[in-house]
Amino acid sequence: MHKRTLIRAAIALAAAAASGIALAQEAFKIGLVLPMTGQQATTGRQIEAAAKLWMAQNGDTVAGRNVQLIVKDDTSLPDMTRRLAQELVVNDKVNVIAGMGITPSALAVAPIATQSKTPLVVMAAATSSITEASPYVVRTSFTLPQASVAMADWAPKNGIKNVVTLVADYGPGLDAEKYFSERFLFNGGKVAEKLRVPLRNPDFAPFLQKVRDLKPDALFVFVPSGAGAAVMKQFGERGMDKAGIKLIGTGDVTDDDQLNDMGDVALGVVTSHHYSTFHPSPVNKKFVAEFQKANKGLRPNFMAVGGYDGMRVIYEALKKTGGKGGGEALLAAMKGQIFESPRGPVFIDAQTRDIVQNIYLRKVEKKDGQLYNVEFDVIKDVKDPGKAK
Ligand code: VNL
Repeated sequence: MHKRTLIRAAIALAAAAASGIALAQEAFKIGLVLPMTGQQATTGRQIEAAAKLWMAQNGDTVAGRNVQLIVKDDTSLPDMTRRLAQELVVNDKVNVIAGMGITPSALAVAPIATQSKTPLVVMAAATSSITEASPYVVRTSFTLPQASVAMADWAPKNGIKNVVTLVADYGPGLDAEKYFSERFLFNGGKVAEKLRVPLRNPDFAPFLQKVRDLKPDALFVFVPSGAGAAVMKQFGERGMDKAGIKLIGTGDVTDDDQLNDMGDVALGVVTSHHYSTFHPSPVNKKFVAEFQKANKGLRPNFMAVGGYDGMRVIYEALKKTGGKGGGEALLAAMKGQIFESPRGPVFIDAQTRDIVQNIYLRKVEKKDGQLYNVEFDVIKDVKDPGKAK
């Protein structure tokens, strides 16, 4: 070999090694935007704790890259979510945006993900259409149509023929109302009234009074995580249960974060959802034990699982790109992932970028003096029905 060729080869080698080192030294940044204060603070606290648990268990080096988590509090105001996401992309040059406590936040950030070609991992927000707002959205939470249809199939087989629906008046609530009602009618049920309560500072009292007067077999409820205890309390105080009105809903209302403090009024409430702290798998038992150990006994709820699985999806994607990252490559590596979550087996549908998962029917029971959502039936591998056009 000529001397010059040798030198050239040596220079090329050194340059390649240097760029490899540069990449290894450049941190891989995840911008986690969550409501850490305000009305949705429990959702932020759960997801942050779960993301940190994932990193404690799996380390902060992936394929030679140092992983950095940057947590920002959007106080659940979508304008703030948008501004923070913009700053994270432009100033911090994050490789992935994640979090999104409520639907309006996810929708506000979707255009930023598209323009900057940055994957947006939605860990909480659950309106069906979010994945359609940007081709860079990947979801690890759930959708309200996914959770609601199972309840509309269960209820009429269990003596519930006449229902009033009560939902938070925004994306996920409207999805829950629509998909529950349509399926319930199809199954021969009757929806006497559809009530909608504001997302911000809701007062459930006048709505519950109306339900009491209508006296349906059951009240179907969707309220976001964190609002369930207030509904349950007023349901009990108005003697609705004693008047023979059952409470049913998606599992957001018997949220594990609050369930244990809801008292006996919650006993026997049946809901449909994708995660229960009480899910009896070894993977979940380990997750719950380690989460509680790291967080003063706090129970992980369905938000925590969305955050934990979101971190897994990001870690696996980074691994698949050999530490290189890059928006398009990461996105491609997120699609089609299959794994066992604490909630059960799941996969990220490559076509829709939405999560496919089991939906469980659960009943609130007392176990060892504590209230839990105890699973008694399962519908396997449920795709978001909102996508079936
Ligand atoms: C949403 C859906 C938020 C379900 C939730 O809790 C929830 C949302 C904060 O899409 O905004 O339980």
